[in-house]
Amino acid sequence: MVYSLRVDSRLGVSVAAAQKPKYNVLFIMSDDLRPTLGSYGNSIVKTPNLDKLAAQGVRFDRAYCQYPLCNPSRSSFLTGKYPTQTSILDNEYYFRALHPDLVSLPQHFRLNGYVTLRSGKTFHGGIDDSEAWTEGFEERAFTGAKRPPSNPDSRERTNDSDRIVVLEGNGESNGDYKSATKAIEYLEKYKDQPFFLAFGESKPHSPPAAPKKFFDMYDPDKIPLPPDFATNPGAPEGFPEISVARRNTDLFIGRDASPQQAREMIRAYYASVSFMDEQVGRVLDALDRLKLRDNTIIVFLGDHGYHLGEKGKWSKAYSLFDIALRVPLIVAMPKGKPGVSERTVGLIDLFPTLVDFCGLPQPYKAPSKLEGHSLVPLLKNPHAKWNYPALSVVQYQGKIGKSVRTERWHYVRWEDGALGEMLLDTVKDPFELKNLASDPAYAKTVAEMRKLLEQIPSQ
Ligand SMILES: [Ca+2]
Repeated sequence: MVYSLRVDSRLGVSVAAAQKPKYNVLFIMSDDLRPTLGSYGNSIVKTPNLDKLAAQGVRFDRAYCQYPLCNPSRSSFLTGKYPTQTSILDNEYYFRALHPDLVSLPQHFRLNGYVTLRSGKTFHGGIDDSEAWTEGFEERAFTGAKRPPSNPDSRERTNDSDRIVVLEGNGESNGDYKSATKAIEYLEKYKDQPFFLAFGESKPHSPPAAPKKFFDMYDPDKIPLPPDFATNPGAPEGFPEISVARRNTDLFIGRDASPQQAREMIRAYYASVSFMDEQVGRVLDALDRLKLRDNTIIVFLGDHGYHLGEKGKWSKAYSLFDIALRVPLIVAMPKGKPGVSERTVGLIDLFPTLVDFCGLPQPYKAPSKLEGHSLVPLLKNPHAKWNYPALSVVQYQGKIGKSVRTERWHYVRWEDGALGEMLLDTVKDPFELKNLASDPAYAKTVAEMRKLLEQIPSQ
């Protein structure tokens, strides 16, 4: 294979891939997965394959998305820009139509001598990036920048996401099973070429689905409810009204959740997570079988967090609580040492990490740049010094909320304070039950956190 000069006419720049790339990238995403994994301390859920990967790589214990919704989160970490820069704040827009100058992570690898392959959900459903892939591009569901208004059946479809699905057999008919099969086929086909393989699982996104054997792993009566469980969503006393949307968008849509129904739904989420874990295991087994582990960096992530009854909420959208922002993130370098990092990192750090690790040039021309910071120093030493907080944003009913997370503190500010703020001591109060923002004893901390929020780029 010849690694020649490639010209990206859209950017007006030339990108040279002078050397044969040394490492492959296996980039695995799970949709709507919060850190509900054995390796993250959940003693009930069964995730043997991801636990094994976590024991081989670096598990990030304080990793955060930049936006608690699929398309904005993915458009951010797949371009290395904050949602305030991509302008993608909902599931309706295609980033490249709004900002043709953005470079996507797989596109950058394609322009630098890699075969880029997609199997399963990577960019948001129906909004795939036409510049990203050598193989696997999914035709976009619309032309132009924005998805057309939904048809009258959309409400019915929304409610359909609320049901629990038991799959036949080993789940062979499900898209996630098929995505794993396709990913394995790609590994077999391209094992001798440098590849960037994006493997996206749609579970545990609603509707929760799994074969029966995964439901049988869990007794709903033994599943505890969160300490702030409520039958319907709402801001707890002392918190801004806007901090919890009054209507769920994924599960228990427009209806209350009884404690028993809640346990059944958490069981279904766990079953769905275990099903996803098995598919990831199939792909990782193929990687080992093909002897690709020693020259492949593996990334596993959830695209944002998720409420499973915390504060009465059953979805992610519009929440800036830790439970909606915190994600599982595992990175396994070839021959890297395992470890756990407690540093505050973001999914936005992944693009610069892979550029750094694989020795690629920067995708943007100054003054534009990749946001975030390479995690390679933390992959080498998980306890290395790290002075970067995790920053996130959300837009709800036209109102902007911003969040900053340090290793101890979590601060959220809505509409520059006009709609409230919250300060949480996540060490003393991991479930985020007490808002300290108006307590004069914490005025200095609030001021410091407010200053850190200024690091979110405005454009
Ligand atoms: Ca998602």
